[in-house]
Amino acid sequence: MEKHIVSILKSIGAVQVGFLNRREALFGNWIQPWLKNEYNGDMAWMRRNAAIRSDPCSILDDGKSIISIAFPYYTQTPGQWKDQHLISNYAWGEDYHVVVKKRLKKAIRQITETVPDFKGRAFTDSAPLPEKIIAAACGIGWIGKNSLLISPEWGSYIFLAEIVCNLDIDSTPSLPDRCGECELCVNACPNRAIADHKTVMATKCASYLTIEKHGEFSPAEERQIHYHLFGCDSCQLVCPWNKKLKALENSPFACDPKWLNLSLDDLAHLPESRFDELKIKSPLKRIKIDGIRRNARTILRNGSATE
Ligand code: B12
Ligand code: SF4
Ligand code: SF4
Repeated sequence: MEKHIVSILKSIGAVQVGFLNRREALFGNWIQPWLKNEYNGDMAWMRRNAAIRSDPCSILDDGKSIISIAFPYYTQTPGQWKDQHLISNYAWGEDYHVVVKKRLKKAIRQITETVPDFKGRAFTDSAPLPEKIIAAACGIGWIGKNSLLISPEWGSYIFLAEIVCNLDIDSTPSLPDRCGECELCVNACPNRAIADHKTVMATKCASYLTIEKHGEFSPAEERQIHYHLFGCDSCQLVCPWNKKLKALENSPFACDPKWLNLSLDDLAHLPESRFDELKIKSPLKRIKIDGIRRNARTILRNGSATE
């Protein structure tokens, strides 16, 4: 049955699949130290749903296992962004929340039709499931020092998704941590936001500041934006496990050319009508027009733009 499920998931674009039985998916209150340090900043939602974070199968009545799934998103870097991504790779194309969810719904339909009594719910960054911890526990990869899940084959440019289901499936073995003595990501972080123990202090992270932070930036935060309009890839760009990746072709995550003809000045003064076009299918709609204008103004003030 596991092979059958894996083949369905591979047919919808998954590159890795692992199974985690509820017995091995009891994680305790792992998030507490991070919250105590208030690294969550404006992400108040990280304080909720402690019971699901601890026992993710409990999100489904009769949840017995988690199917952890990886989808790659590394695509060709637009020439003018080289090693300084104005927008992060994960957001260059269509919104993965929509693309991956659609794929998973299709897979669930196929599994339900062929596996008797199967019940499952699909998630990708859409629930308080600890997605990296789950993926690491069932052999998708290991959690690197930058706190991201690294697959030995697909690096860290992968989206994680899950199907929590009522099947009692044995867990796939985990993989060893292969960061070794490397500290490239820790040193590459422009804001020294990576602490020990695979911990990102989100309130210092340019990804948090550009995407999750509400309102205006403090002067210190302004400097931490550097050249980032949406998200940050610096701790992934240096990772040796991402160096040999082949860019995907014909991917919905490839950079939409609509982003390439806009100057920072255009973005800082973006008219509503233009934003209405740009936000279609894009993850950038999350920060709304005010977020784009704020971030672009800040980059211009920092004077560290790529153009
Ligand atoms: C909140 C969040 C953020 C926040 C905080 C990031 C962070 N590292 O905590 C911000 C906005 C900064 C962010 C940024 C990014 N994010 Co984000 N984010 C999340 C989210 C919603 C929750 C992560 C979380 O729980 N953080 C809280 C901290 C305390 O937990 P943690 O990161 O897992 O780290 C702890 C545990 O791993 C624990 N730990 C380590 N080993 C073990 C083992 C066991 C058994 C246990 C119990 C615990 C444990 O130690 C760590 C420190 O306490 C997840 C989706 C999800 N539902 O999981 C996506 C997710 C992690 N993000 C994702 C992405 C793509 C990004 C960005 C790359 C986007 C970008 N380019 O800007 C950046 C990367 C920044 C970075 N280096 O982390 C992907 C990562 C895919 C991958 N390969 O890992 C995810 C999984 C979404 C998805 N479905 O694909 N993100
Ligand atoms: S995403 Fe950028 S700011 Fe955040 S931890 Fe990684 S390198 Fe640092
Ligand atoms: S850059 Fe080095 S330390 Fe950081 S995640 Fe990659 S291998 Fe691990």
